[in-house]
This record gives sequence, structure tokens and C-alpha cells, in this order.
Amino acid sequence: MSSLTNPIKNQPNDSVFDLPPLSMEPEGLANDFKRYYAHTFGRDRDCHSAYYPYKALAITLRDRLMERWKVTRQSYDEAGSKRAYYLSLEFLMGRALSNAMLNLEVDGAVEKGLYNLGLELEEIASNEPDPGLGNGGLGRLAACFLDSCASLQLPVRGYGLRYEYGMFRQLVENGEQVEEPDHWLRDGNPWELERPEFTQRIQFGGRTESYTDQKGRTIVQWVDSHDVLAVPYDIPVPGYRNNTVNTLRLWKAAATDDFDLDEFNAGSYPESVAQKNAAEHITMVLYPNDASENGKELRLRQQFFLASASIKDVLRDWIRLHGADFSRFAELNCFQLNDTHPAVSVAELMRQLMDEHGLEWGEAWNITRHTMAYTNHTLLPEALERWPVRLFRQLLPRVLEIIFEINARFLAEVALRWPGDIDRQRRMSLIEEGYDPQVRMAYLAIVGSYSVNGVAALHSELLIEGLFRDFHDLWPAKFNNKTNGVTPRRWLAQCNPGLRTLLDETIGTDWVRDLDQLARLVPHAEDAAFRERWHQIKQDNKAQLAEHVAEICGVNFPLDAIFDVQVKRIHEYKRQLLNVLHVIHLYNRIKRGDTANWAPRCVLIGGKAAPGYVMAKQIIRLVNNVARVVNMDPSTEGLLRVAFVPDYRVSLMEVIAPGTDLSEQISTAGKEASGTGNMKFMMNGAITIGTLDGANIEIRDQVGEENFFLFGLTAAGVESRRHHYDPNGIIAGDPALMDVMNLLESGHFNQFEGGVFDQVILSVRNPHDPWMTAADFRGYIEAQEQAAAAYRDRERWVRMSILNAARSGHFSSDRTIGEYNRDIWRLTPVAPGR
Ligand code: 26Q
Repeated sequence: MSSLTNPIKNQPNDSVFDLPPLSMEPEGLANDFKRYYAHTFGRDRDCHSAYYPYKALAITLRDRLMERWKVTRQSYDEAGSKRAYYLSLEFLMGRALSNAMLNLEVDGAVEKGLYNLGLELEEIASNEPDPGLGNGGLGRLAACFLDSCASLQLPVRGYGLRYEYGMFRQLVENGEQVEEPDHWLRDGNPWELERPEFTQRIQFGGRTESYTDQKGRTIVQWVDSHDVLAVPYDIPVPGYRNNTVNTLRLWKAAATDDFDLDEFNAGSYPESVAQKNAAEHITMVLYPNDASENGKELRLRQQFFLASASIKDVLRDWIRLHGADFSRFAELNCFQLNDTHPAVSVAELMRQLMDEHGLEWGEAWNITRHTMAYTNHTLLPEALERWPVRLFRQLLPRVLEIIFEINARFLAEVALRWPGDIDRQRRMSLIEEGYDPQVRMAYLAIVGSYSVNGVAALHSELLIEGLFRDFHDLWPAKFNNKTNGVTPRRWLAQCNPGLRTLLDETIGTDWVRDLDQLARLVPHAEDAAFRERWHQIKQDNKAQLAEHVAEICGVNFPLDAIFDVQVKRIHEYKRQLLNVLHVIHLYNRIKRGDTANWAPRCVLIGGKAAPGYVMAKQIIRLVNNVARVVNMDPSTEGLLRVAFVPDYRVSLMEVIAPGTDLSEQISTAGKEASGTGNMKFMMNGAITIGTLDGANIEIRDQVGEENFFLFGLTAAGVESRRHHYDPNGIIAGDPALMDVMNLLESGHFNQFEGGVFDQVILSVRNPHDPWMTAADFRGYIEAQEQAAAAYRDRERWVRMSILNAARSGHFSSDRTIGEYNRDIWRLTPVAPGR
């Protein structure tokens, strides 16, 4: 019947897109909300679920994003200018609803519209699940970067994986971490748009075959592979009030419809169908360790799946716009690798250009090494990714051949530069020889990239002096620094509405786009009335945080106390243990009656331990046990409270950062690449107590030494001390530390649980303790005393707090992305037309 009315083909013509712009006013928004709630979801007055109002509001806003999304895509195509792709195994986006409202500038209108329906926006927003598709800093950085790219109108697309299960949910039972799966997609995800039309086919396994064609060229084919489909799901990334909506494209693994015919004919039809299941496992779960987990086949599958699908997608797009001529490809495209996790992209881009698009090695290599850029996020040598050659051979035989060829050509270059220096060739080889040879992913990334960067000044320095020294000798110009940043939209405007209002009234509203404007607060630090308002806002935020802590942990935090907070992944190098030693020291002082001029203190610690990291789990248990002993002791009332907050995640940080006075950044110097929590705290007026590590150094440079509590060895000091480190001597010579160790070793915090803390305690006494906890104890205690003294002088503290926020402009991810763009990507901003 349609052949009569639509004789050409059953596809709508362009008038289907002729739609009037959607209302951004309270009434129009409320009408859409009502329609979705009642008609789309079919709710009536018997529905008491708070989830449906959230869903109805989410799609009301999604419609507004859709309008702008389409225009942005078209504008990028029309501009025809260079694009960048951020490849990452993790995007820790956090909740989308409030961010969409803020960036679309409808937050006020939505609140009003819902109020007229008898609904409270905040309550509705709290029903959104917090997607946890990342472990920590690296994943959250990717999310902040996408926000900044959209806000700066840069044509940048994120590529990642759509994990069915995100970061595990952390429970604490009897003081111990318990992991629960996070099935975040169970109730659907209103923010994603499935794009089956862009599905890609990804190869695994099989073998290679080569033959010589008529022109005498060697053609290699990857055959007998077991293929998996990659189905993209797009998530809109709105810029701040600029009509730009960029894309985060996440791949889901799906089985092909091919059957294993052998199995099928052998009569094992169910087995043959069940095989399909294995394919879908690739994107089932996020690996929950934030240091490399070596040798896990599924992880390598995930990495290649992301690399191959994303590159195919980019090449498909290229051919759509430019045809099969790749001569300008490198000029107009750039891939940023978020650590080595997607580094197999270097070889996979080579493979696709040569085997699928017919380029010669030389052409393909020229393109590859001018489009790939690599960011390193770690200094720990044990965290550098290596994959067994045998695993590569089995899973990605063609990719391994290409890696070998890259290596052979690279080592020839090394030999040319340093003739006869066999040791250097061995050190720099992409293949680590030995009983079980390994592919060194960082070296593959360096050799295949035109830019290699660290994430803070110290980190970038240490990289070229240490881990990557040989490569720096060869190609000094490749190496650069890009100090991390965080988005001021989520981490100030959204999470701290009280402070946002004060800032807007004091310095206008431009700071949200241009965070350096916060420097205009500096003179106001001398205004007593301004300080009073600042203090009041902090107290209100502390009250909100205290409410959460009371509800979640059952611990009461008095508001006159210093809120002293350390939240981050649990790691020995981050030294949550040092924090605990200080807590025990304070407890000891209380028990001794040494409380003259005391500043009441509430210590909050939170973070997840990798499920297989025994020491990290013991540290969590220690925090919980110390908290129980301290909080139960009547003598600590009004002086000291300790709590471990379970399931630390993005949405929790949005409550924690605004309510924090003192930010704990106490890693062993030279080990924390950057840190980004430190920046979120600073923006919200917390003062840092920290070591000269990562971005702490730059934070201190910005805010001035008088507004930062510094302690501890320097990175160089740590390395030179290693040779003559004597923790037992330090303990014997420091009565305070001696008391702390005695309490720990007497079993005071593990009555009836003999021995559970032995490993942790022994690590402090170990002369080979890589983190040198004892070395920094004295300095830390003294810095904490300075912090307490400063806090007792309220006017002084509030001044310091204001100056910290005022000097945080440098740590906006807009500044970071501006530098990536200026030095690496060289993209032209594109404002969406019409
Ligand atoms: C690798 C292989 C197999 C399984 C897991 C992994 C893996 C996953 C996540 C390895 C590392 C990570 C995450 C690392 C990370 O978050 N690093 C942090 O990055 C931040 C952003 O640059 C820095 O601020 C932190 O200092 C750094 O620790």
C-alpha cells in the first residue's frame, strides 16, 4: 500500500526534521514532563515510585539536547576541519541530569515548572543512578575533558566501552569491604541512543595468510577469525550554554549471527548458540583495579575491541566525507590515547590502513605516527602494561606481526643513532625478552605517537629522567607536560550552589567559562563581611555533608570541627595508613589528657580497594576499627570523630568537596602522577595538607606557601633516603610514633581479631617499605598541628580558604584542554550554525 503514497522508497523526506524549537520555559518544560510521565510511561495517581519522575524529566531534557546535537554534528561536517578522538577504557561521567540542566541553562525553569506540579527537583534528581564506568582519576579526567571540549566547541569525540556492570558497589560489613555488582543499566539508560546502523565487525583469533598480487605486493589476510559485533551507543555531551552537544560513543559487544557449523552439524545446536554468549562477555564488566592487571585475556580483548571499533568508525566517517584518499588523513585527525589501555590502536590503525584500505607500509606509518598522541598517568614501574607475546599471537595474530615489524624498523633506527649499543637496543625494544616474552605497551605508544605527555609538571619531569629516558634522548621534542584540570561546571557551579551564588554576586558570572576570573576574589579576602558570608556557606555545606555521614556511617560530625577528608582509591602509595597513624596519635593525646588548645576534628576517609589487593583491604579494615574505638570512647566526645564512608563515587564527591575544610594529599613524593581530587577540594575552598607530589606542587605555587600545609620528603629525597632508610630507628627516636606503634601492636584496634593488622603494621617497620610511611610521620604530625592552629583562628582560616578558591583558576580543565589543543590537537573551534 505504501508503494502508492510513497513510490520512491519508504524513507521520510527532510520535512520529518522540520520541528519548531522546544520550549525552554517552565510551562513548556512541565507540559513535556507531564506528557512523558502520564502518556509515555503510563503513570497514574497510584504510582508512588520516584524513579518515573526522574525518567520523564530526563527525556524532557534529552529532547532539548537532541535538537542541538544534530546541529552540532552537521556543523562539524560542514566545517570539514580537523577532529580529535579521545580513546579511553574509562569514562567516569557521573550523573547527567543536573549537568544537562546547568549547561542548557534551564535549571531555574525546570525547578519552577516542577514546583507548580508539586514536585521537588532535588529529590527527583537523586533518583538518577551514578554510572561508574571508571576506576578513579583517569576515568574522571576523561569525563572532565569531554565537558571542556564541548564547552570550548572543539570537535572532539570520546570513544569507550559500554560496560554492562560498572565499578562494583562497596559495602562495609564488620569493617571489611564487600563488593556487589553494579548493574547500572537494569532500569534502562535514558541518556544513550543506540546506533545499530554504525555497527562494526571485530576480528579475534584465527591466523594470517599472505600472497603476492599481480603488482608484486605482499597482501596479508587475517582469516578464520572469530568475529564479534561492536554496536555503538551515543551519549550527548553538552557544552556550557553554547548550543554545542558533542558525542561520547560507547561500544557494546554483540554476537554475530554466524553459527559454528561444525558444532551445529555435530548436533550440538545448544552449544553452538551458547558460543554467542562468549562474544557478549567482552563488554560485560569494568576491570576494577586501577593499576594494570597483567595477562588477563579478557582485558586485552576489551582493549582491542575498543581500538578496532573506534578506528573503523573513524575511517568509515573519513571515507563518507573524503572518499578513499587518505593523503590528508593525518592533517585532519588525531587520536589521544588515555594511558596505554588503548595503545594497541597504533598497530590496529596500521593494520586497517594496509590490509583493509590498501596503503603501503610507509604511507600507513606516516599517517599513524602523525595522528597518535599518548598520555601517561603513572610513575609506578610495576603499573606499566605488558602483554605476553603468546597471548597476542593467539588473540591478535595479524596485530602481533605488525608490532614485530614496527619494532624491527624502530630498533634499526636506534642502532643507527647509537651504533653498537646493544644494551640500549635491548632496553628500548617493544618486546621484553625472557622466558615469557612481553609486549611493552608504553613503548609501542611512544614509538607510534607524535606527542607523549605526563599529567603534572613533576610527573612529566620524572618520566623523561626515569621510565622514558632513552626515548627522550632519541626524540626530546615528542615529550611535553599537560597538567590536569577538573571542570568548574560540575565541581563548583553544580555541586556548590551556595558558593556559586556568592561568586555570581561578587565577580559576575563569567568565572564559569573563565575560571581565572576567580582571582578577582583576592581583595575580598580582606573584607570581614565577605568572610562571614564565605564562612556561613562552608558551614551550610558541612551541615549537608554531616547529614550524609550520619545517615550512611552513623557517626555524628559536629560542625565546629575541622572536616579533614581523604577520599580516593585505597593504595599504599597514597598513604591512607599515614592518615590513620595521625588519627591514632590524636586519640593517644586525648587519652593522655594532652588537649590544651585543641581543635576539634572530624576525619573522613573513603575509597575502594581493588578486590584482589589484600593490603588495601586491610587498610580499610584498620580505618573502620580505629573509627569504632575512637567514636565509642567517651573521652573523645567533641574532640575527635572518625568515619569511613563506603562506596565513594562521583555523586558522593559532589557532597564531600563543598563540605571539606582540609584536603589530605599525602602520597609518597614522586608516586602520584597528578591527583585531581586535590583540585576539586581547592576550588571549593579547602586547604591542602600535602607532600611535594604531582599537582600539589603547582597548587602550592598558585596559592602561596602560606596557604598550604606542606610536609615530607621531596621526590629526590625519597630516592636518596632509600639506601639508608631505618624506620625502626625513626620509631625509637620519636615518642609519639612509638606510642602509636605500641597501641597498634598491642592489638588495641583488633581485640578478638588477633593478627589481622600484622601485615600493615609490619610495613611501617620494614626498611624496604617503598612508601616510607615512617619517614614522613613527624613532618605530617607537625603540619597537622599547624593546620589545627590555623583553624582555631577563624579569620585566618577563612582568608586562606578564600585564597585557595581564588587561586584555583589554573586547575580548570578548560585550561588543560586549551593546552592540549594548542600543542597537540590544533583544532579550530566550531560554533553550531542555525
Ligand atoms: C590496566 C590494565 C588492566 C586492568 C586495569 C588497568 C588500569 C585501570 C585503571 C590501570 C590504571 C588505571 C587507572 C589509573 C589512574 O586513575 N591513574 C590516575 O590518573 C589521574 C589522572 O591523570 C592522576 O591524577 C592520578 O595521579 C593517577 O593515579
